[in-house]
Amino acid sequence: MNKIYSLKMRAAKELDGREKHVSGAERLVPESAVIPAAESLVNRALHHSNGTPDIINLKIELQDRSDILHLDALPVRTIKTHTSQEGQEKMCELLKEIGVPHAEEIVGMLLKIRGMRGAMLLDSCTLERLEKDPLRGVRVTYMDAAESAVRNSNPEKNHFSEALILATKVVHAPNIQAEICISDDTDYCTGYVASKELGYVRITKLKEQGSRVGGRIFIYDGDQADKEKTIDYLEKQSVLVHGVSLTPDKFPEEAHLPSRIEEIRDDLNKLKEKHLHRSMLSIEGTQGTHVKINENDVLMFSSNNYLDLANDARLKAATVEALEKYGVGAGGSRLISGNMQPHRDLESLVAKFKGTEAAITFATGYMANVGCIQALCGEGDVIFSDELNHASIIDGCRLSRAHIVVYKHCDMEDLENKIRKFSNARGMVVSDAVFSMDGDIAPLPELLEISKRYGLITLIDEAHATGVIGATGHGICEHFNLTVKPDILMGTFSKAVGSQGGFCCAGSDIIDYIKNRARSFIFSTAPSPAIAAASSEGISIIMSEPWRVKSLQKNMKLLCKIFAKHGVAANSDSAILPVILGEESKAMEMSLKLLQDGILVSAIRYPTVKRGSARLRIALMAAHTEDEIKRVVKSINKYI
Ligand code: WAQ
Ligand code: MG
Repeated sequence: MNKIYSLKMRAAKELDGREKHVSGAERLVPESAVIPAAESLVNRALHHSNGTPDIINLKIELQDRSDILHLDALPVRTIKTHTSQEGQEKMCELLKEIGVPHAEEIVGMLLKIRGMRGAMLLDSCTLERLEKDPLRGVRVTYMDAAESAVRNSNPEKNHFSEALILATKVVHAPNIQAEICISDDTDYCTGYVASKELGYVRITKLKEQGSRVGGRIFIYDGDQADKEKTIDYLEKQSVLVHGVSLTPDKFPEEAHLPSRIEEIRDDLNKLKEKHLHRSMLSIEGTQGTHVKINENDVLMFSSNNYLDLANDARLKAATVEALEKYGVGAGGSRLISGNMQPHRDLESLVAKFKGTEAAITFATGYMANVGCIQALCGEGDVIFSDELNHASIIDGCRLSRAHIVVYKHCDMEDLENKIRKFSNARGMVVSDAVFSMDGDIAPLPELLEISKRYGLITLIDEAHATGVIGATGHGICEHFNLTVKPDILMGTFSKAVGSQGGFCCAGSDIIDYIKNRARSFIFSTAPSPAIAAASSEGISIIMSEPWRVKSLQKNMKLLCKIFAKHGVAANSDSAILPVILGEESKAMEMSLKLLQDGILVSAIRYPTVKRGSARLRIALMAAHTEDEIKRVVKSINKYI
């Protein structure tokens, strides 16, 4: 007959002259599995998060097989709780459900246990402790999973399987009504309630991360004179538990995974049917007025590279120089270790360019908006936001948890009416300077006047204004010849500047505040110093070569004039001209036909613009020639 052995491991280290427990575990295995079991136990002792032990004690005993009790694992379920208080309340409820009196007191006792090796044995009526050694408690031993797969699978500690084995043994002890448990591991907050009726009920959050609380209480319901029988069973009875799984039942959300994947496929198909599915064109080679797509030359009317700086030799040289001098990665967030000279230089330069005290830069324009709005507004604030604002503004508003009030596009009367409804509101008015899908310009003078009157701060997004509007490309304030400025001017280096990244320019207090509060800034690695250097070069070129901005503005006048000649009303003061087509499918079709003619004009659809207002969006560049502009108008007219 196959012999069964018990293996017990106990590891300890010396601390302040006393022996401190590090780890303990046991196995009950057939003879053939003794050596691997011993190895796995020693391994576990050597690699425990409590530290390296000085002593590892391994005891191997032959068991009397006739004495082994075989039990089926308790059924398992999981209750997901979000706070430790919710978890503790659940634990009380479950105990009451099975008629345990004093449930609150008992759970309260569990939450005070620290550093016991064994469990409390608690009289459920009198709350007396029945263990002989109350410091150590009752230690349950001689138990394991019957299946070798489970025994062998956890060289690392598997909290769940081990706890299920122990609980299954414990609830079958004479006079034990239930067991409750919290792990003593500081980073494992899951615990359980077990009883014959309830099964093994896991509660996902019972204590705070980092808490040293942890222990077990065996709830005793019977004549105290019989307690020896219970303790004897717990300490000495060999038990093999059958049907222990390696992982608990999945959470309900996870259980739905297969059908969720089907839903995702359905949604994708629906997008395709509605002409809303997106795929990407592959641009080969560099950006410019001409690009290569599928090895064909294509005339570009779809890029934000307005001043043709993305492939400018000086930007490339600045990037390479910075790359040689500072390397590729910044290695850390700006606040920790990634704040390098090119970042600081860029921030002074962009502040100077926008005429503000200070500036902060971000890895992308999206992150600048999200971070800045989330930093400056919070619960209880009101944000008044133009209905056509960019998605990054919308997302920043949502993230801030402020109350969001959307006003009609560029409608200052509507804005003021809405502000009046929130008299004395603290908050912000936020608007694009140039609207990215319509190319029109926010009525900044009125917007500033109204905001100021009602004590609201203003954030203006100059992503498509920087390097584009104003006589020398300085943006919306220059466009309106304003001396007063919005409180925050946001913008990007990714468009006219020809590089990458976002920025916010403002007074130094506001910038300091954003640095301390904007999560997209705090928790992102600093952009590459080489990219920051490229951005600085781009801004310097805009400042030293105002003819680029002039030529872009001249091109837009020309484009509108040629459209007018063809009987199409067109008007824009920015670099963007929308040609509204309405239906999603029509916009897609037009864009495809233009591409066949060798011209890239992008179709813009829902959700970027409202449903049924799909359009072609012509984006001009300073470097487009008159012939090229004529060509795009002619082609569009052919298909309209
Ligand atoms: N007998 C009696 N009490 C014990 C024993 C034992 N063999 N082992 C541990 N204890 C007591 C002791 O006071 C410990 O401090 C306390 O229990 C917690 O032990 O996801 O990890 O080994 O379903 O930290 C439960 C949830 C994890 C598992 C339990 O307990 C899940 C856990 P730990
Ligand atoms: Mg533990």
